[in-house]
Amino acid sequence: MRQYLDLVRSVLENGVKKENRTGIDTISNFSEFYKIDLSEGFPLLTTKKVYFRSVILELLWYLRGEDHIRWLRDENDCHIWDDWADEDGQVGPIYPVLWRRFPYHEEEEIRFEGDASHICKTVWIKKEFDQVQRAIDMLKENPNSRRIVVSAWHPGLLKKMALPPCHLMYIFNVADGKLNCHLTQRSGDIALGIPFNLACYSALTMAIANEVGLEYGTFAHTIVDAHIYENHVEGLKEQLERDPRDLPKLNIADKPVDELEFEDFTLEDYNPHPSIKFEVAV
Ligand code: UFP
Repeated sequence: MRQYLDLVRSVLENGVKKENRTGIDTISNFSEFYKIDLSEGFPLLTTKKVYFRSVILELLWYLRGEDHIRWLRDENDCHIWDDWADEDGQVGPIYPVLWRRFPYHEEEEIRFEGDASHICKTVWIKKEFDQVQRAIDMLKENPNSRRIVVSAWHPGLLKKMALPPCHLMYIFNVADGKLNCHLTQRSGDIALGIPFNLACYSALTMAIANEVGLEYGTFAHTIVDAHIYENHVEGLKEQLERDPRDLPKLNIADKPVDELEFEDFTLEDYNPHPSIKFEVAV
């Protein structure tokens, strides 16, 4: 995929050295952007092997709305989130909770019937909001809306999160019968995180397009702090030497998003170059 290799080159050429909380310095470039046409194939990198199973399991886990990783770690033997969870698997209110059960309060007036008079009291009721379902409903009912936003940024809950959301907001947009998705990411690890993130949201966009009856459009991605950890530079330079191959095809079973299981996603013709080992900066 040309866009990814251009992104790597841009950060290496234009980035500046930055210290950060992990202790491993980065080369960082402010505000990178690229677009991918999802009708041309599924954007799983071909210049190194990306673990398709983990991409899809992570997406299905986000859609489950849980505040722990037990389904991923214990039932599916997928360990991509282990570093951020405690022994019990708790990760706090991160993507799954924020996508499907975004917590908020609503004011309600309660009326107590008394002998002499009515007493009214205003109370704050704790509620949960399913942003993904709202997005699907809006795509069906009002696809021209410019308000089809899912946000995972909740300032009041940041201290309860294992990791403040990196990919924090996505917006669906319909044009010419096609479903487009724009993802805003505050912080992107180009070698390790970004290949997963772009494949995950592309699969989500395709699954939602199927459910709402739209064609596959564009996945667009803004990465605000786009960085390469110094110990990833060698591996990425090796990757830049490799010729991209044809993109694979992703088939998704014709089911509502909430009924999808791992077996409903099948990848065809994925012939990547070998994987490249990159250490995670936790
Ligand atoms: N990171 C990603 N994508 C993800 C994810 C994490 O690139 O989906 F969960 C990287 C970005 C950054 C680090 O290198 O993890 C998070 O650190 P910070 O919170 O300091 O930005």
